[in-house]
Amino acid sequence: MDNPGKFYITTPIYYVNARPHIGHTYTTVVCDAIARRQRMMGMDTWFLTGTDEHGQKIERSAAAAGCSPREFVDKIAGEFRALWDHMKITYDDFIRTTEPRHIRGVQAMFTRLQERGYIYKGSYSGQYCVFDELYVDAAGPGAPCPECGRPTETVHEENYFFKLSAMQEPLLKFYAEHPGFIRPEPRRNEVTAFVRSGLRDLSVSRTSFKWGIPVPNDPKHVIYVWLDALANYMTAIGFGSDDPADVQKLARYWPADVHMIGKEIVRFHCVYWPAFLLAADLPLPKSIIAHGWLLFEESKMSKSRGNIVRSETILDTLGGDALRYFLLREIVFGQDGSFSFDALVQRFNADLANDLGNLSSRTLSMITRYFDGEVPYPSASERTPADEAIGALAGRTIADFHAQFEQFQFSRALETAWSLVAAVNKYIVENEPWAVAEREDQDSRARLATILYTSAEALRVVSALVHPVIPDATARIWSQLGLGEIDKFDLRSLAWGQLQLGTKLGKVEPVFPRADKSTVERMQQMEQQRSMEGASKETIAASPEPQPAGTGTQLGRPATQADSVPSPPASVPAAVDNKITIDDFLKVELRVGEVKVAEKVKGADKLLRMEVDIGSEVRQIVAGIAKAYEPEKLIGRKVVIVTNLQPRKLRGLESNGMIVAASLGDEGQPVLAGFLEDVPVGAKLK
Ligand code: ME8
Repeated sequence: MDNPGKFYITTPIYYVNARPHIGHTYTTVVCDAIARRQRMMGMDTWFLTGTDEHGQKIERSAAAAGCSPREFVDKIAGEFRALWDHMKITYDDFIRTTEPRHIRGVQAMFTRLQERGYIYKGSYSGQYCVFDELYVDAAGPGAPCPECGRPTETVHEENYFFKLSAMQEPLLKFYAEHPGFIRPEPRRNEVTAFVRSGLRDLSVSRTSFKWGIPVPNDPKHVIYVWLDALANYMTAIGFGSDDPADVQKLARYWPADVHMIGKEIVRFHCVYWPAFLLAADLPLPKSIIAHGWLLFEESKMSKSRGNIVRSETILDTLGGDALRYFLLREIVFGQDGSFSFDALVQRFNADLANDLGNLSSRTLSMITRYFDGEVPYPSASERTPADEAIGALAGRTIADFHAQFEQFQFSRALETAWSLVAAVNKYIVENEPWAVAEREDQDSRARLATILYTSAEALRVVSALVHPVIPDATARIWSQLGLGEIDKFDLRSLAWGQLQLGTKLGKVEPVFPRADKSTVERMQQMEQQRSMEGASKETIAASPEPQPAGTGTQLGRPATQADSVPSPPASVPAAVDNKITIDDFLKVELRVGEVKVAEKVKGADKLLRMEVDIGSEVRQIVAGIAKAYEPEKLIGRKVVIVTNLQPRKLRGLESNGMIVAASLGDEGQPVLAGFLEDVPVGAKLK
């Protein structure tokens, strides 16, 4: 069923309970750059993105916003699409899970699994995490979700179950036979270990809410959101339709070549999705590529953490190319990477305005000035090893860039291209074409032609290579070079020395005006303004997302939260007007502690285990601060500890006390309390 010459790539379909931010933009831009390059390499490319619009989380967000789920999802899906259009993302299709074509396809998938004996009816009693849309096994009422730490809800439901347990061996066999299926390598290892540890059957329907796709012939159930969402990759290209055009499209593009995702949804894509497909006897995608997170102020950028940056702020100041270049150059693909306005402006000025911008404007303006705007031909006699070296470097650059890009090493590929830019800028400075131009003899004229041809040819090579990453600027350079439309260029043919003698340059203009010092401030102000507007208008801000335990169980709530501090005995005077008496306050013992040991808790990416010296003893404390603090940095730090809390267990570890912190944003990003002056360990706070 596979077709050579085609390339099908997908982004995750984004939830519409949050407005788009640059985390979403990151995945979309990576896919867009890959898709653009594949098209330039002559591949019949299909690039799919879209929105994930069903589920209890969205139903509740809509209710909180006082509108119907339909109105709610239309609005946010429209914002995603408008942003991609504004950014000139070259998606071929935008799927919404509320569209009839998707609903029909999901129902067809469900029926197919049912008919093949992989779906049966059973019942479930236990804990459920609304945020992750996950059943949590082996947890008591109120227990936190092991994925996100938010409190789970108790549910009793009759459900349809998918026989995931039967897929354990087929999945392991598939992973073994397809080593490139899950990338990068560490993710593959995690997934394999997870599957090896055993799979339980998966509940694939819900009766507790309505906003979903009804189970065929049993509409009191709606289909599990992840079965619904994952199927988009096939429903968008025609699965479930018998229209001949759809049948043809599905046969043409499925299986997908790349599902690009963030690392937090690896399990759904690498375990559930292939399991559904194996059971349905459908071909599996060729690869699932999981990238890292974009961090802002050290924690994952997300709406609920309130630390997001919107793409619009950057588009309105530095433009789309600046954002695209930054995301692909600064972040090592596969790893987490930080975003900051300072780093963005620095990269923009150094790499784009200075390096590429200067190469372009000086080469093109010298050709205009000295050769009347026509590309001169390099002289056969007036050649030096320096000219040959640039040609040779360009040849290696083309080969290396392709190899690195194809391995998803975008940052290295761009570094490779920029090494050529730097080498040519150096070559220009060393060969001083402006000085050569002053000499009027024949040889000097030939030498000048060689220098400028070499520079222009290098500029052409770089522009073609990096066009998928910075499409606007390279399209402008290309047309200034007199080469017409860059999108029509066949990248497979790129080689040194193809720039034709006498090519008439277009109008020469600077491509990247330098950003001045005030740009960072301007972007910060715009971001603040957007957040304020968002906060007053934003429907989704009201969504009752539970607090994550990672930052909330111990830190995201006040120290007097009922479940961490014993209730006062009946004899204590009752609180008046929400105020407590000094006696109430004095019940809480707060002391200065010093962190002696800090380490991550295995399997809980938000928790740190610490040993804290509180003067009289060293206490083990487990706190949800791992996203905000590197363990190494905490050692030796003075902190404030609630020392008289009843011990509690987190992830099987006893936590004997609570570390005090400010709680920022919707999700309570922790900032540890501390002192400006030096204070002795064990000192009491009152
Ligand atoms: O998970 N850094 O939707 P979602 C990098 N609907 N990438 C980020 C990011 C960040 N800080 N924040 C978001 C869902 N992303 C499901 C997917 S697919 C069948 C269903 C990107 O809106 C990244 O690609 O939570 C991540 O996986 C995705 O957005 C999550 O989007």
